[in-house]
Formats: sequence, C-alpha cells, structure tokens
Amino acid sequence: MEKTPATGASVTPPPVEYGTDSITKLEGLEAVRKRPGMYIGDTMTYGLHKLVYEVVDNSVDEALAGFCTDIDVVIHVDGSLSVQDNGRGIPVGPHPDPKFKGKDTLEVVLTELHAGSKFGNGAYKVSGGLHGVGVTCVNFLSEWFKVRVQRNGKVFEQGYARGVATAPPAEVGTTDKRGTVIHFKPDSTVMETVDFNFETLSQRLRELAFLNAGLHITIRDERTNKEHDFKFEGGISTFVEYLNKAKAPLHDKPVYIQSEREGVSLEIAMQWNDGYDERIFTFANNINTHEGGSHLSGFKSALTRTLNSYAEKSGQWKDLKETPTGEDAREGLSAVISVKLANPQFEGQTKTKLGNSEVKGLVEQMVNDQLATFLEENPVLAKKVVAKIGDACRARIAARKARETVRRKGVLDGGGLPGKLADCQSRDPEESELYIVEGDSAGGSAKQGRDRRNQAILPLRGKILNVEKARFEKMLTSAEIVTLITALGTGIGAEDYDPAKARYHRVILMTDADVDGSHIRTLLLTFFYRQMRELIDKGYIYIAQPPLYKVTRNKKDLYVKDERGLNEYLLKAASEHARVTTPTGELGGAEFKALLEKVITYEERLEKQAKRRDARVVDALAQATRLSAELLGDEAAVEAEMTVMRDYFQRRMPDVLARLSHRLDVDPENQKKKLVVTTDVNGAMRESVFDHAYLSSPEYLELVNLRGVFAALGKAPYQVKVEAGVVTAYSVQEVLAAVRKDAQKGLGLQRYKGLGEMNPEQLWDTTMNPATRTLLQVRVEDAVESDEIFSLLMGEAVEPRREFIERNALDVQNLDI
Ligand code: 0RA
Repeated sequence: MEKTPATGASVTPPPVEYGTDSITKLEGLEAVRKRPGMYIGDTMTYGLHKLVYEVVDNSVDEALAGFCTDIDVVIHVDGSLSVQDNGRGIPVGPHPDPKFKGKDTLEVVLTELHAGSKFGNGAYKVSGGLHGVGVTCVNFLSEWFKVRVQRNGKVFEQGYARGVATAPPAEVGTTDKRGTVIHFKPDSTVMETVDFNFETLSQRLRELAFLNAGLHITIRDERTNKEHDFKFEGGISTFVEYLNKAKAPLHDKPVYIQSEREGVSLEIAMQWNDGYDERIFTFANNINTHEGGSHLSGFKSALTRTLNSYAEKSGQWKDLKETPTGEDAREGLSAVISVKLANPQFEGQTKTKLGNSEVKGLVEQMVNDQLATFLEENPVLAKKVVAKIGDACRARIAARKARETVRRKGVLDGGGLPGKLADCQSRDPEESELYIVEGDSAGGSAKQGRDRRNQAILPLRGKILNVEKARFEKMLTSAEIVTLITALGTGIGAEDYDPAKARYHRVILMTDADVDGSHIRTLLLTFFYRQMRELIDKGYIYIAQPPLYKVTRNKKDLYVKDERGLNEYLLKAASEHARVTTPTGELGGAEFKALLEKVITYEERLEKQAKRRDARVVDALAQATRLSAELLGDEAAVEAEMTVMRDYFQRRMPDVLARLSHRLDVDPENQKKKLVVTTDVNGAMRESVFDHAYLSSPEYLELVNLRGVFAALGKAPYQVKVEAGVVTAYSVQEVLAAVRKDAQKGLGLQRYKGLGEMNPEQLWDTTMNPATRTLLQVRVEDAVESDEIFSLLMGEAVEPRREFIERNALDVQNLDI
C-alpha cells in the first residue's frame, strides 16, 4: 500500500507484480482522472459541487436508512471541504469478500468504483442520480482526502493523495460516538474550478433538509463565516410554508398528499397565497427536476380537472364568461412535488426533466383521488381556493382587454420607440447595449459620452413601479415600465412576451451608489425577475460599476472602484518610496509591498474571526505564544503560554489584561482539553474558545503562518521611512498604518455620490468604455432564495421583511424600503 502518491493528471501504470485487483483499481483511478467529466458531469462549477453532493448523498442514505440525524458541511479557508455525519460509519476491518484479498473495507469503499458504496440499502438507492459514482470519485479527484470513522467504540483514520492511500487505516482513539467525517481538497490539476460556492451548496442542502423531514443539516463557510442551519420537521409542507413566508397564504396549513402506486411514491404539499405567481418545485429521488417532466404534467392536469369539477358542482363560477384555465388554478400557488421511483430517466437540456412517461398517469390518478377527497372534507378551504381561481380568471380577461387597448395605441408592439430612448445605430441585438440610467442628468452625460454605434441610453426618472406589489394590468399603466418594455422590444405578458425579440443582448443598469440608486436597481431587477426571467437566464442583464473614488495625485486623476482598490492604490503609491528598517535589515519596493499585503490579509482574516472569538486574543495567541492543538494536552505548557500572553497584554493593552481570565476545560465532545479565555468586549464578558479543532484549523494555522513571516523581521520596534520622516512602529499593523497615512498625504480623494457628478468623458472612461469598464452579470443561482428575497423585500408582508433585514443587516444596509 505504501506507494508514492501520483502527482500528475494521470497515474503511472503499476508494476507487474501487483495483483489483479490492484490493476483494476488503478485502471479505475486512471480512468476517472483522465476523463473526470464522464463521472461527474464536468470539471467546472457543476462537477466541483457534484463532488460534495456525492459525499452528502452517502450521509443522506444513512439518514434514510434511519441511522443518521445530523450532517455538517464546512468549507475551509484552504479550499478544502468536510462533511461530517453521525451515521453508522463506513465499515472498517478486513473486507469479507475474498475478491478483495483481506483489504480493509474502508479502503475498498473509497477506492473501488461501484463496489464499495452500494451495499444495497433502500429500494430507491438512486440518490446519486445522474452520475452516481460515489465517494470513490471524490477521492480520486482530490489532491488529498482524509476519512475519519467512529464506529464500534473506536476512531479510525486514513489519508489519500490523489486517490492513493498514504497508509492503511489506523486506529487513533476510542469514542462513544458513531459517524464519518470526509475531508477533501479538490485537485486543481484535474478540476478547472476549485472554488466552492456557499450559496450553491446551501441551496442543495436546504432542499435535502426539506425533502428529508427532521434531518439536521448545517453548512458553514470559514472563508466568510456565513452559516446556515437547516432542519424541517414538517418536510415539504414546511418547504411550501417557507415559499409563502413573505406572502399572505389563503389557508393555514398546506394541503398535503401522500400516496404510492405501482412502485411510484408521491408526496405533494401545496398552499395558495393571495399573490399572482406560480411557484412549483419538483423533485424525483431528491433531485431537483428544474425542467419539470411527467410528474409535473400529471399534477397539473389533475389539479385543473379536480378543481374545475369541484367548482362546477359548487356553482361558485356561475357568472364567469370563460372556464378558468390551468394557469388560473395555479395563480398564487406554491407547491412542492416529490416522487420516488426505481429507475428515473432524466432528460432535457440540463438532464433535469423527469422522462418516465408512466409517471404522468400515476401521479394524475393519485392527485385526482386524494385532492377530490380533500376538497370534500375541507369545504371552507375549497371555497376560498375556488373563489381565488375565479378572480384569476376575471383578472386574466381584464388584462387581455387592457393589453389590447395599449396595443391598439401601438405602444407595445414596436409601433414606435419611446422619445426618451437614445437608440444606437446598430440593429444587431448581439452587439447592442442598452444602458438604463438613473436620472435625466446622468442620462444626458451618458448620451454624450457613449459610443452611439452600439450603445443606447434610456434615462429613467425616479422610482419605477414595484411590480411585486402590482397586478399585471396596473403594471401596464406605469409610463416608465411601458417605456422600458417598448425599448426592449420583447413585449410583455404570457401571450405577447418573446425574449427572442430583445433588441439588446446587454441591458446594463446604471444607478447611483447610494440608497436611492440601490432601491431603483432592486426595483428593476424585480421587474426583470418576475416579467422577463429569460433575459436574466440568458445572461443579458448587467450592473454597471461606476467608481466610488476619484484619486488626484500630481494633477492626474485616477478612478478607483471600491475600498479594496483604494487600498491597493495606496500601497502601490507608498511602496515607491517608503522603506522599513527592522533588526534583520531594510525592506523597500516590491518586497515591502508584498509584506504590507500580507499584513492586510492578516487583518482581514482576523476581522473575520472576530465574530466567534475576541480578535485581540486571537492576535495575541498567534503572535506571542506557541499555543497549538498538540500543546493543549499539556497543562503546564498551556499555563506557560498564558503567562506569555498576559505579558503581551501587559505591555500593549493593560486595560484588556485587567479583565482577562482563562481556564482549561474538558470538551465533553471528545474528552480533549480546551482553552477558554474570557475578556471584556465593549462592556460585555465574552468567552473565546480555543479547542483542538480550532487550533488545528486552516484559518488559525494561516494566522500563525503569517505571524511567522512577520516574526522573521525581528522584534519590534521598526523604523518606517516615509516622505514625512521616520516613524517608529511597534507592530506590523502600525507599519501598515504609517504607510497608509503617508500615502494619503498630497492626495486628493473624492468619493462619488452620484453618476451626475461625472462629466461625459469621465462616465465613458470609467463605466461605459468596454475596454476599461467592469460589469457585473446578474445571475439567479438559487431560485428559492431569490424568490424569498424578492418577496420579502418588495412584497406586502411587513414582519418577515423586518426579520430578513435584521438577519442580513450587513448585506442590505443601503437598501431603502
Ligand atoms: C458502506 C456501508 C455502510 C455504510 C457506508 C458505506 C457509509 C458511507 C458513508 C459515506 C459518508 N458517510 C457514510 N456513512 C456510511 C453500511 C454500514 C453498516 O452496515 O454498518
């Protein structure tokens, strides 16, 4: 087993004396590493996240089998990811099948494609879905892969490098827990993307928590300290309540249907709200079928039929001029459909459409039966729903009339372009851009500054109508909206809207960097999201990035996008002449700049950790002490380091020391010692916990590493030579501060408030010139979350909106609502 880990994208063929099973194993390894796309879809974002789902699916299978209640996913700062569960733990010990020649089961599971992970549990064991290749592929595609199993009172560990075991599984301790931790770092020599996306993972984990009632799933991103905690006792009914959270539901509890027929099991939860959107999420074997398919068609026809025949009998629709359509029945409906079946066929462009044709009829029958009964048994609810559908039908007829009137006036069908639009010369949508600009004055500058060949300008005055709160016909009475629709050329509404007619393939929102600007941007995005979703999906919608600062130096102007850019500029300017003298020598130029960048990184990382621990204590420990995970076990050594820490505070921050205490606790989780430091943070006593896990975590080790770099400079104080003279700095942070302060001297720094403050040339140079501008492309990564955010921010319900804003205070600070 002790082989050198393979380092390249492929693996050297094994020596001949290897047994046959080793050869198959290496063939598997080589095959996966040669063509990863065949196993995980692609080597970009999709495939990267697929790796995580493969691991999580194993844990979910443990939950489905009744052995696991908790799954914890962590994205680590070094780009690795871990998944911990409290399932049975992967079996350890010689594999019973003679085929594997007594090799450890753990290693078989992690190195045999298809052999290990499938122990035939559960009739619907297809949760891997598309590329159900299991954890083996993850191992093969990881630079390193570590597994830790708690099972039968013992703890086992094993490590791999690019799919090759670095040693056999080792027993490393005892435990009274069960479960598996898989920690891996995707291999950047085979994966094109290795940057995990917190939102993408959260969306899937949230879904899994909804689809598996009671399962507790958490995700934490140590790069940003974002975290989510999902547990839904009510399963998909809670999912639906969540979809309707920011809406006013028509009835209290979602309608819940559960049934099974001919090997297809069905679960549906649905609830109407008083809004106008239809949002139906469908799943087959826990996989989100974004493109719908036979389960969705079956549901739709049964819903329309059952409701229509119930309404006929009740006589509630007597006055209607037309029979309500399926769309009327689904107005304001939020629903989740989850089917489980033995051999799902996935079709469609993204292979997320359920193809099994027999499912349509089965779902239809099950919904017909159950929903008819439900309506009979719940007449109050049924009456409300039927009335709502009647309203939808009347509104649809009215909207058609309204649209016909507008169309007759020739506004919507390209009969003429709005007068406010300064169109471009090109008629080729592919190369044409539409800038939607806040305010007439910025609009004027943009018109003068643009490249009229392919850039069109549409100034909008003030706030546009909030389409989240308005019904369709009201929307068409808003002059700003009609102007916008006309300029875009797509038409609007179910019957007229055609995204293929878009006159521009880049629609760029250019608003001020203030509260009003971001409100207008949100209103515009709401409009596109609700009415022209395809334009977003096609990647046509962009947000312009006007600069936040103008820096003037030696009569030259420079535009800087944000805080970070400003920092970078200041460092560059300063390192041209600033130098620092330390006990080990003098630094200047690029070397000095590199050092300052490390100090900035250090400060940023420290800042991130401040939420959980007092940053001053973390800084002191990383800087002055030799505390480490290993040291925790040695009480005397910890006490010695505490003396060092106290001395550090005594010299620099005696006020912190005055209220500082510490103790060594035993962690009930693993019987290991942990250090708890109590400090006064703005008048409140706070505990900062330094346990084994934290002290061995990549984020702490990174701080220690950086501190090592700083320590190599020799002991402070340092002498910083800046233009103004020589400044004494007592820490690297003070060095940075001195340089920053110096760089700002003689600089004119202007913070732009509005686009209107820029003249046409400036606007062109900074924001509109394709050669120099940056644009943000608007994407909808998480339909559920976006839906919630739009509904919360722009909808009617006030309480959840406040809650949301409180929860996300930092992110939406400048959102005026
Ligand atoms: C093989 C067999 C059994 C469980 C597992 C694998 C297993 C794999 C993973 C991957 C992540 N978490 C996991 N948990 C379990 C069945 C074990 C038994 O029969 O005791």
